[in-house]
Amino acid sequence: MTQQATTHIATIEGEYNLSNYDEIRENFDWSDAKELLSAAKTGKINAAYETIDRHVAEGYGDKIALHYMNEDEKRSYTFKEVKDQTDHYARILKEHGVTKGDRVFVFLPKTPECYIAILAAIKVGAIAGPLFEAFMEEAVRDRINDCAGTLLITDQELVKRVPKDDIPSLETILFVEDIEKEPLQPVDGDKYVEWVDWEDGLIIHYTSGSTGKPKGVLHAHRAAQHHIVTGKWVLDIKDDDVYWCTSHPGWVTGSVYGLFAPLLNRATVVIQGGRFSAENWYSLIEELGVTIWYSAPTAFRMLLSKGDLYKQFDLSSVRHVLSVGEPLNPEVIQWAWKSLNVRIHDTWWMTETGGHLIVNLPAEKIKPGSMGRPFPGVQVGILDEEGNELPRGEVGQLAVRTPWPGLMKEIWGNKDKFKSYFQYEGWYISGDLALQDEEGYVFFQGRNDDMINSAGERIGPFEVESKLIEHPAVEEAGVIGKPDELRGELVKAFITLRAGYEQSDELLEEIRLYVRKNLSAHAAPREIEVMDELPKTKISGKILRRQLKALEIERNNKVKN
Ligand code: 6R9
Repeated sequence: MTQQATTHIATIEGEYNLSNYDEIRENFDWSDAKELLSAAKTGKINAAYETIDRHVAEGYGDKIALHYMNEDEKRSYTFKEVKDQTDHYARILKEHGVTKGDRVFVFLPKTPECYIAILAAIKVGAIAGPLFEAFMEEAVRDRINDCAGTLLITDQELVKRVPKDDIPSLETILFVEDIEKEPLQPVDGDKYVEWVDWEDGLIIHYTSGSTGKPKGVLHAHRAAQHHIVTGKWVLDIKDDDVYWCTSHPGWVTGSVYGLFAPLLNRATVVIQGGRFSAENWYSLIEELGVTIWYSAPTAFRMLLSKGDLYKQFDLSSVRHVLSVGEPLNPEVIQWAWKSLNVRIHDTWWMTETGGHLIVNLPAEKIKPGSMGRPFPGVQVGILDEEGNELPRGEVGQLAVRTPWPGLMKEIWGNKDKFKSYFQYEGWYISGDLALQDEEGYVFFQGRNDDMINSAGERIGPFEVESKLIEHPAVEEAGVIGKPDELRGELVKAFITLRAGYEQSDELLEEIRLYVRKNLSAHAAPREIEVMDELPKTKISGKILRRQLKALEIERNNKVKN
């Protein structure tokens, strides 16, 4: 593979110089990904070594690896400093008896220490278990218990949410405050690196499925191949990039694309502490000169609703923007294009897939409303209920040909759950519904269980939501099927209003008619309810349609009783 030339992009849907991309599409092979790692030459494997130490060994020790920004704090670390720090943490982990395969949990806010602790656990051959900083006691307990974590790295504040007595496997709790106090003993070379197999455990991410308990998705060191190659081609990382992924490493996006992929590609990574604020975000981009920015639709929608605020900042450093986690509404793409002068590149993948599978490569045509095309080497299928491939243009189950390097290794302690993803020979089933057009672009329709069936018509919530937020009064929308005796389900929308709009019957009717006129009569919501806030997953900000539906069903039952 050759390094891609910088391509000027004139419009969202216009013509580009695609030559390099055609080349990747035609010639790509997953073994090319392996070649990017030093393990391909040395046969010695450790993803943390590849992420940090390798760059020091190759002479890039003085390059900035991490910039940390919080309200009143700013710190930076070179690759050499991150290597020293991970060695320091690794030494302490070893002193506490951590060995290969142990589950080492990290419960810290978004700080350099969090990233360093995760890398150190991986360095010594343990399986890292990053926990989202907003988790409360029960969430912390269930996760560590599920895979019998033995050691936890946390701080004096978050430890208050660790119910030690309920976690019998937990032998040791280490505090970053103490680790930071111990004198650093820099070592040359790979003294603390545990060389492992490609199949050995790397990281475990807990993801809550549609029912009950979160499941532990275990990834192997082989995933580093997927991370490095998608970092190169999808994130488009070059040597002088300042890269900012806004997620916490407790969500797979924050570990794979906030930590591994950019650092494997030797980018300078931005870590931003504190909560979301449009002002802080824009000013961070300006101050650090962020060039690549990866975030989620919720965040982009919040920025959009702040209107012209962006005009007060110089955002001209940004050259590449990506989104993940939820459907990216065309309205948001258009807004970013017209106001921020950037194209937002959607990417689709899941905790279980370990890396990008469907993407908008930087210089390819974007079709607003579509997640993009399969990454080179990935084959997507749209399947019917029997597992047969449907023709282009039809909606069905979004599936992917197995295997690929990032694919999960197992669901911790749950073989049946693991098998349920592979019920059709040779396919991974995502649980999402989608269609693929003639050019290969994939259009998300909803989670299989979010699909609405109204009077025999199948309606995908995403399309209705996107139409709703085109209306100037609507900030965000969550659309569900409300049980209805006549139609089976009727389309119901929950919305939040943008600042300056007051709820009134006229306004809601106007919004309804807007969808009716611009989308279709059968998809226009029969009911619209205004909320102050939509319920969302804490960690990745996904709109919880299931919760909205549960609310409706509960209300319905109350009326009946
Ligand atoms: C990385 C991540 C996975 C589910 C996935 C799908 C939804 C992710 C999306 C998207 C529409 C996109 N999802 N990316 N929906 N467009 N670009 O999000 O992992 O938290 O495990 O969620 O998220 O429904 O099945 P995870």
